[in-house]
Amino acid sequence: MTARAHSGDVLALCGGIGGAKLALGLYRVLEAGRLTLVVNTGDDFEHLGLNISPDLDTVLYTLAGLADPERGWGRAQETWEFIAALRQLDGEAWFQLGDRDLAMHVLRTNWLRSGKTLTEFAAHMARQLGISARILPMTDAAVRTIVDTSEGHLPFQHYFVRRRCEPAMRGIRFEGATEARPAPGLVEFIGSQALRAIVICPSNPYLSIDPIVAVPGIAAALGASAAPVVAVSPIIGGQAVKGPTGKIMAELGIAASTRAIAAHYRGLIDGLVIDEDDADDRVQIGVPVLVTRTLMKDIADRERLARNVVDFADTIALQPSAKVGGGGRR
Ligand code: FO1
Repeated sequence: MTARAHSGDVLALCGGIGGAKLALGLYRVLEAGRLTLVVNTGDDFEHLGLNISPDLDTVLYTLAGLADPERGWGRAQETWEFIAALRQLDGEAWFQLGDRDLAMHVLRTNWLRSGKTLTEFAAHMARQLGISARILPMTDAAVRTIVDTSEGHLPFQHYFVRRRCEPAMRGIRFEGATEARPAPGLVEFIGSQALRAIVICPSNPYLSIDPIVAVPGIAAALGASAAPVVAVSPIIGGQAVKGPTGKIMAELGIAASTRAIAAHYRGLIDGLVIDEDDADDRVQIGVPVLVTRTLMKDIADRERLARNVVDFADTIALQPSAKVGGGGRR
């Protein structure tokens, strides 16, 4: 099958590196202009006077083919002169800002200071980098993920990068979420009859997807959407593929399993995609399940999973909705 074989609008919710992998797969298999990505901005912070939006940049760089393939964040062929000089001068060098990556943060900071929005910036950067997908931050408001830990309340990047997720997590809150509004046009788009599928990427549900859903109006729109909502579990064989998802689940008292992911998304999703290694869990999920290979090692894996997810959503679109409280397709 050739890339870009599917047609119809697809919305994907994503954050972090795992999410960006499937976002790229969707971008490559869908017709140009059919993909909208709504991206977590709970990880955003102000650092050294700059506005940093890590998840937005990960998506921009990944879709533009500029992302570093090993790290998953930042740019490939990066140099680190700025951070080395900063360290030498005893500046705050725990958050690695690459020389090329700095251009993005400086531009965004100037853009926001001039009164323009993050939504406008993301659209501008997508155009500038030749990306045909629509990339939306979840909101233009400042929503900040705060992690309640054994060392007190830590802003997300301080927990994640500075403290390397070492303090035990007790809870998570999304400061500013209740006053935030979804990015312009997002709720209308979720309600659009032209929408073929809504995909929740295999991002960390607690740190990357929950902040999106915490923005008032987004969960209700997803619940009422006529399009099937399909999540891809970030758990493979009872373990998180990468990153802190497994550690966080253990600290929150949740067993790392696809059943726990299904329970977390109950009421929001119409279907769950799980890995072959978790096939035995399928009977306990409670919504239609697709069992397939979900590990994305290379581009072919990403494209194959993207096709499977959209095909699965198409089969669900023909069935009655299992969303609790969702009445969109009933
Ligand atoms: N992650 C790290 O583990 N260490 C870093 O120093 C770091 C710097 C960084 C700079 C720009 C950027 O866009 C992302 C960066 N990340 C870094 C990744 C980021 O902290 C996380 O991947 C996301 O916030 C989690 O989704």
